[in-house]
Amino acid sequence: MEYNGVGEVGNRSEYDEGGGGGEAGKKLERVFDNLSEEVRELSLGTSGMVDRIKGPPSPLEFLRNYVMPGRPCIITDALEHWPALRKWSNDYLRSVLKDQRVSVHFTPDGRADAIVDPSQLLSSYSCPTIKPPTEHCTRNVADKEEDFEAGNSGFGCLFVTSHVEKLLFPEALELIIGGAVGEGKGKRKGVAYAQEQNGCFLSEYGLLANDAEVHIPWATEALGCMPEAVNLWIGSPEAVTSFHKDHYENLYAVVAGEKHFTLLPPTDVHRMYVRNYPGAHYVRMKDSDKFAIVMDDPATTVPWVSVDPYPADFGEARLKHRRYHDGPAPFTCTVRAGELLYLPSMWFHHVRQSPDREGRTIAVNFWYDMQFDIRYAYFSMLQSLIT
Ligand SMILES: O=C(O)CCC(=O)C(=O)O
Repeated sequence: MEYNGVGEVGNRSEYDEGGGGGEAGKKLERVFDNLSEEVRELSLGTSGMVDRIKGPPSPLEFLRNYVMPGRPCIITDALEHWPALRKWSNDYLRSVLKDQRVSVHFTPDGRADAIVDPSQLLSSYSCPTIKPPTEHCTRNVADKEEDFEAGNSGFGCLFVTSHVEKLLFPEALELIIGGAVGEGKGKRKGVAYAQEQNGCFLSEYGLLANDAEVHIPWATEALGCMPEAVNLWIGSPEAVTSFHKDHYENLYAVVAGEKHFTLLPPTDVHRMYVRNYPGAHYVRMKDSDKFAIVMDDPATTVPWVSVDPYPADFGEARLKHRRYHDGPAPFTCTVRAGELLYLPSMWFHHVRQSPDREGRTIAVNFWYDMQFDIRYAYFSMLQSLIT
């Protein structure tokens, strides 16, 4: 997940004026709309479906049909040789990892690394206090006029990361699954998600490495390098990953349960309302099951997608993020246990999950370095045109 803590709070561009009537902004909006349509017509398809292919592709096929054009695909039976698919019951995981401490990410509502309106959170959870309530909590760049007209909900939003605790695996699993069933300890302590993104599969979960693979051989050959990081994800339906993009080629393998991806290509960046938000993080309050939101110190500013593709109030969301909700439908797909998603670098992705019978969703993903080539330069140019 990419958040580089740079950028200037309060920026808006001529492009944004398109919503408000500026001629130059309107023209730019048409140019961007044509680009997203043309990319669909020429390369990605207009159905919003992600290709499903059977069996591991050859490195050449994978490179030619998916990596070079930057098209996602699901490979349906690429993991059959992984013992993990048969072995990773909760009992097995508890016994192999009984003495292992793992990083667990907690949030009050299941949304880590997400845009939070603290006033909404206060009323829904009656828990967080903002420390310190500084100037960061005043207007920021999500406060375009149209946002205000739509009911002020961009006002004072923050980018908030999770509270992380290192717990023995059996306790961690209890808390994650507790979130899924809505009872017991997990519920009281907030939503728990094992989603450490620093190559944790080979460190914290190294005892499981022989049950899967440390790379995907045909992808390694096509991409010409070993993965930069291999991560393990164990979550419940309450844990949702907000829209973002990464500078990695992502091979995402689901081992248990299902993952639901909502995807947009990099050429739709103008529909994502990327804004700079003051950075903050949750901290569990002492002797309490509640969280405080603490501003990052030193202060950070994080450019992040403002769009929630599944908002509680679609009417309000459409007013705020018209270009997203009224434009071409996103690509959506469900990746089931035993399947592998290729998610090209720079694609925006939002991720939800459904559990298996044991109450968890488990995935292992492989981040391979992307090529910083001419395509990257074009996308950077697009982004700079709208910010
Ligand atoms: O599985 C998830 O919740 C998020 C996955 C993701 O964002 C990624 O692999 O880059």
